Amino acid sequence: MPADPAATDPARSAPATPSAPPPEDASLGGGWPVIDGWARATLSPSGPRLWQTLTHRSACLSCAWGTGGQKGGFRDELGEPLQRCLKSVEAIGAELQAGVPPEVFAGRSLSELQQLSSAACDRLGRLDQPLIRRQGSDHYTTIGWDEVHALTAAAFRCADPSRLASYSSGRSSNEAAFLLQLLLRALGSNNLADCSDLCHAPSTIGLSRVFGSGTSMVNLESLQQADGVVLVGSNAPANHPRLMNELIRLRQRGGFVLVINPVLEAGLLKFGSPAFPIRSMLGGGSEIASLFLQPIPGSDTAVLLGLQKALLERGAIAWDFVKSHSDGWQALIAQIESTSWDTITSRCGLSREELEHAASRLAACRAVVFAWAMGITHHANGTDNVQAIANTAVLSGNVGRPGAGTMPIRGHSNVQGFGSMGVTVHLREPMRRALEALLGRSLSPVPGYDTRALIEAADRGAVDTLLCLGGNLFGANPDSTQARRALGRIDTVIHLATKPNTGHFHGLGARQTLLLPVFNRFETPHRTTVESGNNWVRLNEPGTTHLRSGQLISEVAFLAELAHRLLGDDPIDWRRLQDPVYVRALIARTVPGYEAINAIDTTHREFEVAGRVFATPRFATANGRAQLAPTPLPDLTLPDASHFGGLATGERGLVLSLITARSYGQHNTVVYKDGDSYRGMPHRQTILMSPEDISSSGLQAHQRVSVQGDAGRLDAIEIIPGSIRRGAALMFYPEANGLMHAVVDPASGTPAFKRVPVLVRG
Ligand SMILES: Nc1nc2c(c(=O)[nH]1)N[C@H]1C(S)=C(S)[C@@H](COP(=O)(O)OP(=O)(O)OC[C@H]3O[C@@H](n4cnc5c(=O)[nH]c(N)nc54)[C@H](O)[C@@H]3O)O[C@H]1N2
Ligand SMILES: Nc1nc2c(c(=O)[nH]1)N[C@H]1C(S)=C(S)[C@@H](COP(=O)(O)OP(=O)(O)OC[C@H]3O[C@@H](n4cnc5c(=O)[nH]c(N)nc54)[C@H](O)[C@@H]3O)O[C@H]1N2
Ligand code: SF4
Ligand SMILES: [Mo]
Repeated sequence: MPADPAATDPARSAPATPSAPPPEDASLGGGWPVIDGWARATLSPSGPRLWQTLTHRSACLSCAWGTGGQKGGFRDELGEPLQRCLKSVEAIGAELQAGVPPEVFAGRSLSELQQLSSAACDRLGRLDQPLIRRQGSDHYTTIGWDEVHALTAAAFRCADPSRLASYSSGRSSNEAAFLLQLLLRALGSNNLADCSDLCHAPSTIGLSRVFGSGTSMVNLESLQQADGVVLVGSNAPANHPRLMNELIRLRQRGGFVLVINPVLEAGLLKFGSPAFPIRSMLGGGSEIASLFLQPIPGSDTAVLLGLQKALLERGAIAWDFVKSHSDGWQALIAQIESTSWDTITSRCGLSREELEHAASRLAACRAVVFAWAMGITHHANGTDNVQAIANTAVLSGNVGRPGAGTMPIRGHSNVQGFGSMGVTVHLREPMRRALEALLGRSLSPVPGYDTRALIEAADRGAVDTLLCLGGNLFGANPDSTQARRALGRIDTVIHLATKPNTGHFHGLGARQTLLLPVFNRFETPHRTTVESGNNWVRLNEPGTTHLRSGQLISEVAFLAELAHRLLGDDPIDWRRLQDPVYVRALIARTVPGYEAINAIDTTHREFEVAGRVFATPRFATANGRAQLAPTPLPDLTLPDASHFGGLATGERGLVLSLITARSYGQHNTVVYKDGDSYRGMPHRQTILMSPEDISSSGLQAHQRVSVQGDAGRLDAIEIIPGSIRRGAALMFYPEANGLMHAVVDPASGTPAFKRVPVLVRG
């Protein structure tokens, strides 16, 4: 029997409460724990330095929503105040730690350091000395910069360009990112793997296919003109807290928020934002979702096709718009018409009534922004998911005008800048031509390795030298056993990092591993820039570090020195690239939309990347029209228990589709806080399951079970009952990464981190 849509409408019915209530108010995201967190952090011994950093004119380190910069630490691009969240404080707090005490590396063997959890690695402190681990040694030892430069140059020189690679994470600056790719490409390698390969690559590819541009087409102002938001596969209350302010405002002006998520995330129902202290905090939180749909994980193309079908049947397709501004709609309409409601509802687990109700609410909106994050991209059909969102936006006439459009919610604070700077294996033609003109030679035609291809290549012994500009390549990848083995087959691994992480202890090169300390964004002694997920380029002022006796280096200085040693002044004076103003001049010449960066040192004027925000329905495709195409529905059949070796006699259990996601208190592979009170998960060795699955399989709440995946098993995991769709479960990454082999989306190479078949047994 189809469910009553009211059953999932939090405005009309209370959400299911987890049976073990957490200590804090789990029905509210944000709220008092946030105020408490601010108070603790700012009253701590590093409090004064923390405040100084918060008010420093540089962008927030943490997420790509983007806050701070020239308008001041607490302001967004429109100059609105109070736009810093606790996540930002957490990130700064970790950067303000003292240097790692020398006795840690001198006294502890690598085997001991490998026992440390992700949180314990981070708590060792800041890296402040260059370190090396040589073949056969069980220790990292200190090394001087002269030797570092000589060794890294030698490691790059002796490798065939196809055996050189880099990996990067999106916290470094545009200038460092630009230099990184310029160096690799000048040497003849396109092996520029990046964390975005594990993240929003399906968004970039899917949006490029449809609109010819791979980023958000709305800006903050436009979002403020919307009266509808569809938020799919995002836990924004934890991962992009200031986006919640926009949703609160939208609800306050009578707008509609449709949330699509298999987990009834507390903060998506109600969120207490310190930016609205009276109404939002004291009033018990502001309502976020107007309507909450809880589909089967991985079924979003079916959900979106259902919304499209309901729009078609109620005559709510924006036909004039579609016919004037898109191609390919005929095939898409044919797919919508030929796919039955039975197929759609059985695939996504939602009722026709729910989908029709949601479509009718959307059709009543004047301007809708479609936003999404990892719940959409982390699937074997991630790119199809993104295209299905884009199709829905076009069919409903919600693109190419103010207040409407598609908005991928990006991850790392400068991950989008890395893509713009050309750190990608999908370099766009205009930038390729500009780089070739700059370098006076053709770039290598050999396709580069993305992150998964890099791991596979390293595993077969095809990589000699790897430079990691930040990140945790080991911890972020699926199949930790393979990741460790693959990195161990690379001759030289060079990590540039601010703080130690598990990857520095498990991702060891065969001959040598260098661990080199760098300044973070607010310490770098020269100006840098970053780009937010909404295409806003921020300028970071120079800073200083508290690590006064440390030997930190700026990433730009390191890369320019390496490039100079390798290439001298052929065809540009690489040492001149020590000067970030010159790097910005080269960026202005080669990166489409970045012309305004040339003047930024004199004007200090931050800017929106040109050509990205579409306020009119003329897109960046060859003919200016959106390119629609059908999106196939995925086969979501799960293997049965025998696939995992079956259950032993007397054992109980079931096969579930596991979502691996972030807890409230972590930033990617860096864990700050053990538990997640919003989901009622008191520590990290937990699995969130629906109460129905627990009882039907004969397991018990809080029982310790084993979770068996294709690649590995985790034991002593506590079952936590919670508001998650039946058939699905949730565990925290990176601990869960040992469970799965990589199943990737063929279009983007991004792993299906949100749909990992596992057997839960106990
Ligand atoms: N505090 C903090 N902020 C961060 C980060 C962090 O680790 N900590 N990381 C940064 C980075 S790099 C990124 S990419 C972003 C990540 O931001 P998010 O994408 O919000 O992070 P995840 O924890 O991966 O959560 C994804 C959400 O998708 C839902 N989901 C899972 N499967 C499906 C599905 O099949 N369909 C739908 N519709 N939903 C699904 C999950 O229930 C969850 O709510 O955050 C950035 N900001
Ligand atoms: N199972 C599972 N796996 C996932 C995900 C998931 O949801 N589930 N999410 C995926 C996603 S979306 C992402 S983006 C990746 C994240 O993968 P990565 O980006 O590779 O990992 P992080 O944990 O963000 O990297 C943190 C490290 O960066 C370094 N760092 C911090 N700031 C700086 C800086 O300014 N400069 C330099 N040089 N280094 C710095 C610090 O040493 C810190 O330890 O993980 C992916 N893996
Ligand atoms: S929402 Fe993101 S960018 Fe804004 S303050 Fe919080 S972590 Fe920083
Ligand atoms: Mo990410």
